[in-house]
Amino acid sequence: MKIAFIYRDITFQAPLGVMYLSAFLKRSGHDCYSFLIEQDAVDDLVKFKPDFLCYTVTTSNYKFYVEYNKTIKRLFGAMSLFGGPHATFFPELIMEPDIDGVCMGEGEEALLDLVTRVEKKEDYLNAPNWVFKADGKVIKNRCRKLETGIDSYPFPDRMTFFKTPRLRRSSIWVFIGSRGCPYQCSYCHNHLMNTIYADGPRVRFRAPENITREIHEVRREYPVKQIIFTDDTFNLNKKWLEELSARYAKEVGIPYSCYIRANLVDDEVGEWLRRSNCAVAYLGIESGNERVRKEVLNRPMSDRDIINASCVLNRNKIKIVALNILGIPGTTFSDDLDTLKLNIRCRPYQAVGQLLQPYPNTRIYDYSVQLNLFHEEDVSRLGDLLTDSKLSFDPGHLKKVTILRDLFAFLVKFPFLFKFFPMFLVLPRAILYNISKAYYGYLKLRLFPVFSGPGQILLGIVNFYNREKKGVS
Ligand code: B12
Ligand code: SF4
Repeated sequence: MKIAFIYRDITFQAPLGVMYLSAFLKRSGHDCYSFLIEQDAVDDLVKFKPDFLCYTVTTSNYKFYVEYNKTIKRLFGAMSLFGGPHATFFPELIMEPDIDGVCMGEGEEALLDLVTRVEKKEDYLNAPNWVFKADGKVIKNRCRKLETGIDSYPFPDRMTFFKTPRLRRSSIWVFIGSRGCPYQCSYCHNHLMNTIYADGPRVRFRAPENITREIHEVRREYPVKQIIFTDDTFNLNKKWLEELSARYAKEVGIPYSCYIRANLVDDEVGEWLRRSNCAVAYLGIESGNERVRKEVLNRPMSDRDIINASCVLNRNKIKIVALNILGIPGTTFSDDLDTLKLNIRCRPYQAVGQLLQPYPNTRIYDYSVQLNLFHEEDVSRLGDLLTDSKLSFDPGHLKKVTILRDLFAFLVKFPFLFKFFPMFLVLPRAILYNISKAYYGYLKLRLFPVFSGPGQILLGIVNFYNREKKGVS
């Protein structure tokens, strides 16, 4: 069968999920094609004659793909399938016109099963993980058990996605060493995944050998200068981290970045990360107020845990990118200022402030609805890191948290600027917002040693702006 994966653009990070799906389907003899909307000609897709049009969607980009699907579906007699985080948490997506199937959860076996049933002209309406509509009714099937031996999956199909010389020249490559996270933070997809997949281990680790073998394969084909591990929590399992970092240090040694959970950082972890050449650690501070972390975000860790983790990382010369959420329901501006203060104490290389977007079916979504700050019909307005809050806060509060978000990176780096905060509130917002975006883009690109020269940094900032205008991450 012919399967087309439709993706908007590959800029900073390629979609590992669909590259895994593509590899998995190819292994069973299916023909896969990646169609990159902004660079490929629709004629090529027409020539490919897909049987399936596949989309991976998050809450912040699903509207785009729903609309895009409407425009191209009529060119083919193909089935349109949606999967990824938004499809998993908002299977009601099936009610949108022109969508034939929505996949919840991990998709390798689910997609292969559906494609096989369609090929053999078998009934597919009871296929596990899938949501369909038939005769005006929604059919929602249960999810199959998760694959525990994830080393058995073929390596992601980068060939199909990185097909132009421009893309192949990319020096940053993405890998994932584990799947799942056992924590239950109220704003994150994991507590829901842990419910969908309650029976059986949800967190699975690849063998370190399997990971470094994949990296070697990619290095043979592409100029890998920086690696991003997109594992939810890279330091979840100490034994695994020790083994992986030792092997990585010996065999790979390329600078990498990863996501770290503060309460799991100790001196040994810091040392392993440094020795294996971890250049950047994304550290979720999220809120600087212990009550908010515990009661609203369900992240029961102390300020001490967070400060300790930062000290360990700073001592080991690992650049910290601190991730924070502002404008949280049930909190005050003073709670957000606690977040600013804790960030200042942690001395991150870059502090990112984001306004809470209550993604559907998370606990923080329910809490926002309960406080009458959010309404279901607003789901399609939710956005990403740079989007304004969609919670109906009092306008004065909203203005203050929005300006705080705009200037967050600056205020953490130059705390004395906070004295001028009342002045910032009356300045035209566009000025502050654009300066802050440029600074954000500059820091982001400086993080990666591959963007070293001033020319490249300037180009990076321009690209960042263009990307953002198009709404691509
Ligand atoms: C790496 C990453 C990114 C990267 C790259 C994203 C990408 N395209 O892969 C970057 C930095 C660009 C990014 C950006 C953002 N991200 Co992000 N990101 C991740 C992260 C940490 C890993 C993704 C990954 O590689 N997963 C591993 C692969 C194997 O899993 P997968 O992608 O889910 O794919 C599997 C299934 O979903 C399914 N599947 C996926 N697509 C399809 C399609 C079909 C047809 C089928 C059948 C199945 C299927 O099968 C795949 C294989 O099993 C996830 C967390 C996570 N663990 O998933 C968050 C996550 C996806 N991101 C999230 C968010 C919120 C964002 C941002 C909004 C962040 C921000 N604040 O700006 C932006 C928005 C991006 C956008 N354009 O919409 C949320 C999404 C929640 C939601 N409801 O939408 C997640 C789930 C994290 C969270 N906290 O909950 N992100
Ligand atoms: S620790 Fe990170 S990945 Fe795990 S549940 Fe919390 S936010 Fe999600």
